[in-house]
Amino acid sequence: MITTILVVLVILYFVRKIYTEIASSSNPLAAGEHLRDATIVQGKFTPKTLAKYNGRDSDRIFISVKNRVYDVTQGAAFYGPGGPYENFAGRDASRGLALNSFDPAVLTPLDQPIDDLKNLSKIELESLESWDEHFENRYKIVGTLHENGTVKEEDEKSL
Ligand code: HEM
Ligand SMILES: *[C@@H]1O[C@H](CO)[C@@H](O)[C@H](O)[C@H]1NC(C)=O
Ligand SMILES: CC(=O)N[C@H]1CO[C@H](CO)[C@@H](O)[C@@H]1O
Repeated sequence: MITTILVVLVILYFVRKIYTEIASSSNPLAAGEHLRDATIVQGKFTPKTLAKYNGRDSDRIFISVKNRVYDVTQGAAFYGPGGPYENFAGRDASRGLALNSFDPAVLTPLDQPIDDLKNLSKIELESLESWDEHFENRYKIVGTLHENGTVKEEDEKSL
């Protein structure tokens, strides 16, 4: 019995350690470098144009939270190919963050209107809010998310 508890504790310790290492190696503030352009480039994205920034088809990784687009490239260990949250890369992550789910099925398909998030519960909205704060503190906003067909091509190209 005691042995089981010890084994569980040791496993938990290592899981935490690995995550902390990933987090600190990808923390833009800790890393200090790679802060590329200091200027904030504001672009307009649609679900379809955002999808390119998934870390496979592009070096940069963007995700959208409540219709604001964050550059999470520094968190590639989380969102890049093979990362634990790669399902969010290039996508509107709002509902996944609200539900604390990285199930890709939770996210709205690219050919559907943007999720209006209207049917979230109070607890889910609070979860989304605190994730949004986490992203605000950690990543740069590079633009906003718009319904497909509403963004002029030159606005997309400006990024
Ligand atoms: C298996 C259970 C899970 C474990 C052990 C876990 C662990 C962690 C840890 C240790 C961090 C780093 C925190 C830090 O930055 O200091 C983290 C970050 C994060 N987790 Fe999880 N997590 C789990 C489940 C989930 C789920 C279900 C979601 C779905 C929304 C999620 C989304 C995130 C996000 C978005 C971040 C922030 C990454 C960033 O800063 O860019 N996690 N997780
Ligand atoms: C809430 O809305 C989403 C997207 O519009 C839908 O997929 C989901 O099934 C809805 N959930 C409930 C409980 O109505
Ligand atoms: C607002 C809007 O026009 N949304 C459309 C985006 O494209 C898909 C089909 O590709 C439509 O189903 C949406 O209504």
